[in-house]
Amino acid sequence: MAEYTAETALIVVDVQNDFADPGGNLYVRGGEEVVEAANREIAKAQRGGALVVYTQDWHPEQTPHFQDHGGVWPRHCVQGTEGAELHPNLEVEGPVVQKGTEGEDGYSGFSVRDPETGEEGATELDGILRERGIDRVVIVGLAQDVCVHETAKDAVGKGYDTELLVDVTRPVDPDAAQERLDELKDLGVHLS
Ligand code: VGL
Ligand code: ZN
Repeated sequence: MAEYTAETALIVVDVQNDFADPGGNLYVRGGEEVVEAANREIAKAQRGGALVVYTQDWHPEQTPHFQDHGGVWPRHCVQGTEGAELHPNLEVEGPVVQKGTEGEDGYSGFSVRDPETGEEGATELDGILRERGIDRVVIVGLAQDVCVHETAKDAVGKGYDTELLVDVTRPVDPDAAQERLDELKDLGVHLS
């Protein structure tokens, strides 16, 4: 059970229509259930004085992240489309960090990666957290085995005390989910 103080940030990963809505372009099964669960956690975080920060997958029309340009994913979260909007029922009260904006993969909320050159870059998330003296993060959102996974991995790698609320996530690939969680546990991520 996550406890919140002013030194903690709740990171709400990619709770966007394309992932959370059953009609979305890259719907993650059970994604809509994450919206209400995330809202409860957001309220708790706010009561504890924690920062709530959101990530948003935000791709250009053409990117090697998509199948039709050599990537692995169907078209999703294209900038300015409804699918890219945060879910309409999600309580949004904090900064929104966009990723993948220049065509990079951008799985983690902290970093982006060019799928062709492998070149890595940073988002503004780490700066937002450091500026507020945050040393602990709690992570929820979509998808558990993709962007939540990469965000948790980066967070623990950057030295944040990192907790993942497994019930407030859903995986794209349920068969691989446990292995992915074990990987995080081995890295020192607290799973609850
Ligand atoms: C995601 C696949 C492609 C995610 C983003 O938010 O988990 N998954 N882009
Ligand atoms: Zn994406």
